[in-house]
Amino acid sequence: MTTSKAFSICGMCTARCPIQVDSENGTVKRIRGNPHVPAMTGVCPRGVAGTALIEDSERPQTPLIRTGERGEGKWREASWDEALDYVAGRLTKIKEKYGARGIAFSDRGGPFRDHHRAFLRGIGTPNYCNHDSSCARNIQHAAISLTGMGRKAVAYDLKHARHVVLQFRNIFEAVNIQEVSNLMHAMDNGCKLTVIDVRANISATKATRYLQIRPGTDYAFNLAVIHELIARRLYNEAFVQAHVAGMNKLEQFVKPYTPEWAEQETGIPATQLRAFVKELAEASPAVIWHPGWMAARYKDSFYICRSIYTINALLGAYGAKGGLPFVSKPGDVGKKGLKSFMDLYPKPEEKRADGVGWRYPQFETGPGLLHLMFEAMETADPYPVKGYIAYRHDPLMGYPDQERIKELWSNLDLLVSITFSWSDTAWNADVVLPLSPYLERDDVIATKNALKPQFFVRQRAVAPRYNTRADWEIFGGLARRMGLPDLAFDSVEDLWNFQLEGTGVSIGDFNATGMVPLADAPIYKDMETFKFKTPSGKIELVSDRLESNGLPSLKPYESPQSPPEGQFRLTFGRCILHTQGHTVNNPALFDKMPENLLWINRKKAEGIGVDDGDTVRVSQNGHWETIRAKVTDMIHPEAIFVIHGFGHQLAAESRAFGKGLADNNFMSGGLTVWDQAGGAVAYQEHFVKVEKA
Ligand SMILES: Nc1nc2c(c(=O)[nH]1)N[C@H]1C(S)=C(S)[C@@H](COP(=O)(O)OP(=O)(O)OC[C@H]3O[C@@H](n4cnc5c(=O)[nH]c(N)nc54)[C@H](O)[C@@H]3O)O[C@H]1N2
Ligand SMILES: Nc1nc2c(c(=O)[nH]1)N[C@H]1C(S)=C(S)[C@@H](COP(=O)(O)OP(=O)(O)OC[C@H]3O[C@@H](n4cnc5c(=O)[nH]c(N)nc54)[C@H](O)[C@@H]3O)O[C@H]1N2
Ligand code: SF4
Ligand SMILES: [Mo]
Repeated sequence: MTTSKAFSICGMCTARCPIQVDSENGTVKRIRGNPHVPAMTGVCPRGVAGTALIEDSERPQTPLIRTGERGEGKWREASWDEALDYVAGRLTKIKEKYGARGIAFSDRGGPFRDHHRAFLRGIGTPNYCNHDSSCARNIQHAAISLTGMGRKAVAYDLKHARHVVLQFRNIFEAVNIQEVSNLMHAMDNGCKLTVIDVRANISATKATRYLQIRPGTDYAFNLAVIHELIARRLYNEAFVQAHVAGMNKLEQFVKPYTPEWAEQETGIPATQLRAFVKELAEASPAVIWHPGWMAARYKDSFYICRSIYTINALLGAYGAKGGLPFVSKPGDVGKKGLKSFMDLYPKPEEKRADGVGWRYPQFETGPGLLHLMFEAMETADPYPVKGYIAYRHDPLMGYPDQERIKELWSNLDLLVSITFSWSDTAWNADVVLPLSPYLERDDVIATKNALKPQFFVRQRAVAPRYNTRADWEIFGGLARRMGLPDLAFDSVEDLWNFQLEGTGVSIGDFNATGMVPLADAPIYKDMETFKFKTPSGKIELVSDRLESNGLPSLKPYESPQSPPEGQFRLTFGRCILHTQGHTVNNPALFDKMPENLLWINRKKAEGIGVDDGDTVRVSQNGHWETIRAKVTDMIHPEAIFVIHGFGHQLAAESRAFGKGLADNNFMSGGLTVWDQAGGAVAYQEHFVKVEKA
């Protein structure tokens, strides 16, 4: 019997927990948290289900080229050479006819992007996108607008926190193992937890204080918190003096937003708000008001995120132990970073097809706004976009209005999906390039900027079971065919050696723990000398960049519309057993949770004659689906809630087929409903009707 051990990175969700994988005779026997990583106390149920993913025979097993119409599900199997020749040939044709800018690409962001982003640069297109306009773009833009730095410039120092606030952030279900362990450790030591949510999620059940809020009114609550902090001089004056500009304007602005005023909007009693703010101030600066993760919810979500960062600033949490300390990059600790594939090619100078950076100068150009890229596919404004590669991405489920997106995509000459599972997008593609699941592949070495920065690597634990390939092999294969030989490597060791050149680190250095730390201990940057990356070096409550683009820095509150009689605001989120849409057909996870339920407030349910467990009919604009009801007192009467990712309709997924409801099908016209200041789609600006089926 041969046994082996590999250090890898879990690929079942974007938390990317470090894991150790033990195998016997080429079969994975055990997946556990990497024992060398502090607080990596275990893996979640999805992490365990990595083995079921490998064993799943209902995933794409070999390259496929479409023979029928798009979405018809008629394919022919192809060899890798044939499939890569086909894709490279079509991309080259598009490049010849429309220029390289006629090719767009989207991925799911993350630390493993350097190689494929280099491929895009190499072919010369500026049209790289990630998924973030469907996720955290508002947070990113809010962070930049205040501090000049992105949202990941700070860490959440949960382990040392004394009060953590979760507002549309469900940390005990949308988990990251290390974060959860650290927060539990802190709570054992007396850290308070406040949850502000439209429903009592699992995090709320562990909270010191749960505040049920009327959906769409978070900004009102936060403005009143700021009002209270300032009116009672509960903020950290020394920090504000040293690091915050624009306090006078803020003070004037929040004057009318009293706790009593907010109570009318949010339903949260002013007495509760006052008691909460007092506790927060007592715990500061070891306070984390989490800016959220999935914040693509409302048309004012950008301003909600700005208000959250503002509160953190008023409490002096920036830079503080137990607050939001700044992460270090390799260069900050005197180390050389990985050699970058992207640096091999110049940055394309062409303007982006989605308008980001020129039509919308307020937004960060890097990953653009994918929903606007889709529009350009139809309008050909500013130029035609004819090729699209969706890599590790399922926009047909992840963006609103699937039929509209298909219409926009009908203008494409080539649509490629690179994926390890079936998805609506893969099913509608011209070519499916099957990726090896994470346990079956090596990835490029990645950098983690952190209090203690490090390099880390995903090593393959077992050989691919089917005819699938790793990302670096797929993009290397395309690169070789498109005249970019520098991106094609014969072995992963060659690729890693390229990255490590000049760093003083060698591949062998990863053997002991799967990572190479670049500092001896966590580093808390000195706030005495710290400068934010704004023109003044301070947190700017009034931003020139916003104002010069016609956007207010301090935006007056607008009360959201209440749902019409008989209708509800559709809200959604995560559960511990599934990741978005891509685990519902996983055999092990499907067994544990085959369908989603519709949370509905008890009084509202009684009003329409619905009991717990009844099947209800949810409808909007002529579209309807059915789902079983979970009748509960624990959700706001204006909202209904479902776990996202269900309601699959693909013949290739026998388990998931037809189970549960797809929230994304109830956002009619939703591609055009987005936050103009933050850039993200506003997914929760939609109402649905609920009746007994
Ligand atoms: N209605 C509604 N829409 C939403 C959301 C919601 O809650 N409700 N959530 C939003 C959020 S927060 C996000 S992040 C997006 C998520 O949207 P997506 O990123 O599209 O969702 P996933 O299901 O994670 O992944 C999509 C595809 O990538 C494949 N995949 C997963 N991991 C890998 C990998 O490591 N490599 C490769 N090549 N492929 C992989 C999966 O097989 C799957 O087919 O959706 C957003 N859209
Ligand atoms: N288990 C698991 N973990 C995951 C994922 C997964 O699919 N499964 N996906 C990963 C991804 S891509 C992301 S983006 C993160 C998402 O992480 P989170 O954003 O923390 O998770 P969600 O469940 O989408 O949303 C959090 C909460 O927002 C609440 N909410 C909805 N509307 C409102 C509102 O108007 N006001 C307030 N205050 N609350 C509201 C929901 O009830 C929910 O409890 O999770 C990541 N981790
Ligand atoms: S939270 Fe679970 S699924 Fe996500 S990376 Fe960690 S172990 Fe894997
Ligand atoms: Mo996300």
